[in-house]
Amino acid sequence: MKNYKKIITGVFLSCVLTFSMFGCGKKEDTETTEAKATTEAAKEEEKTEKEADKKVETADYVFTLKSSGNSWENNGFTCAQYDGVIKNNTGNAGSDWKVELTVPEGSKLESGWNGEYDLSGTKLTITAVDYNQEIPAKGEIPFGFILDTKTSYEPEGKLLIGGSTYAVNDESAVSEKTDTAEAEKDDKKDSKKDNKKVAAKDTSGTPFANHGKLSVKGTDLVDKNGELYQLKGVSTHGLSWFPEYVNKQAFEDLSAYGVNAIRLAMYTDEYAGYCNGGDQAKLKNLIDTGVTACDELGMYVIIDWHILHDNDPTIHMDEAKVFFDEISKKYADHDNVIYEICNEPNGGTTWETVKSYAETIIPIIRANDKDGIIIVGTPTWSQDVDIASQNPIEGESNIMYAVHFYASTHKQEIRNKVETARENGIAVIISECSITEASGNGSINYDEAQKWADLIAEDNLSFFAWNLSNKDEQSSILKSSVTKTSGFTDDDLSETGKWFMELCGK
Ligand code: IDC
Repeated sequence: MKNYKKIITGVFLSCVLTFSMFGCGKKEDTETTEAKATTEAAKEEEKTEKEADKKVETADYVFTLKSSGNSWENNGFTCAQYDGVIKNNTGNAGSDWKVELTVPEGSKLESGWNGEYDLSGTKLTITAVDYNQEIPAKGEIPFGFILDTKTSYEPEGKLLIGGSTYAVNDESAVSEKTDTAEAEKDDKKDSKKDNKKVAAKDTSGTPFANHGKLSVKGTDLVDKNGELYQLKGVSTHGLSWFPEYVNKQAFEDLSAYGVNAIRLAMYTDEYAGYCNGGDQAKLKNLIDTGVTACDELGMYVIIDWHILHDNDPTIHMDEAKVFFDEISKKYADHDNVIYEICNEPNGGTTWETVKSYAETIIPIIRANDKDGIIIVGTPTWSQDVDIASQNPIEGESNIMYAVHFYASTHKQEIRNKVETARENGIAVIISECSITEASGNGSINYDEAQKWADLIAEDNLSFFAWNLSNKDEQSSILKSSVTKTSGFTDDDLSETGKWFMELCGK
């Protein structure tokens, strides 16, 4: 593995040297190298350079793996989350991918997602799972893991696919730009479709019928009568991954447990995300199905622009502008609709950047919907509400700031941030949470979960449990053996599901 790294570094360095000495013209490059090719060693060098050149032009796959910035200390180990992406630049779907990494001696794998993980000694191997066997043409797949190490770790390793290998974070590989113009054209076409303006159904006895339009008063969420109100919600998993759970009966089943709100999580950049080759019309139809079901059930509903590995919301600013203009027009008269404009900024994205994004998107929504609640994500996976509270968005009403927790990972330190934010006068909402580890998997920490429940009760915080699916991971509120998509009973709930339904308990 070390040798491999050396070769790659060598290729990279000689490429950089050639470029800086002779400029980027490939012709001079070849001529100069040919003139030099008098010894076997020089010939070898030329071959390597040509290969590197070819790679720059045609890198079929680009494999990145970065520390997400989320790390903590535990029993002498540094535990850190790493996010990987394999991008397919070819016009054909790729399959049978495999990642081989070298990790420090004595490392422990806490959890991994979107792949099969095998750690043996210093070798960590990751292979595809059912649903990501194939990497779509011009598409990409994400995966990630939490690794505990005793020494610092910089990702080292390679991707194997289609008989070739690609070094991790190879800076000489160029990824193709995606053309957003077509997507925007589709968007515009779609926005011309009939704008259904159905007011939320006012059936006596439903949450909406009783509490009506919500608003923010100081640090609190209040109902139409100005009384404190608490959203007790469940978030869908990604709409592209688990569309089948967006159905009225499923939401009604949850409402029987006291759930009064649903969050529709639409990934922007993960698998088949809205800005990543996802079927935009289909995703918007799913949102419409979800909103209509909530209208009919008198439930509140969040439309969530679920950024994640696109860690900075300004990356998809153009798409966000078009999307929020369109949906705020469409749902302006639905007083149960809440907009969440960026799930979890991360990867070092600052509050200043998020704030500037929010200051662009909020007026777009306000032009159509003058007072719907808007949730703004905060840096570090929506943990830094304290930082946001030092420099909040000015001159806008009905703004809430997102804090997210996964109780096995996020503890008193994050609860303190909530308290600081509230002391500084902003309204905080837990628009996503679970009682598992931050990976959405791993063990449940009931003690910490209880501490969060206490804070939720004390501060009357609204919360949304991640996630409504039967995916085989601890945070899913259904057991993985449950295949039905509605008609849920107590027996169908996972341990996490039971805990949350009790918290919602009527
Ligand atoms: C996780 C899902 C997992 C999926 C992954 C994609 O549980 O099935 O493969 O995303 O990257 C968040 C995110 C949320 C994550 C969740 C658990 O908002 O999208 O879902 N999480 O990792 N923030 C903290 C934890």
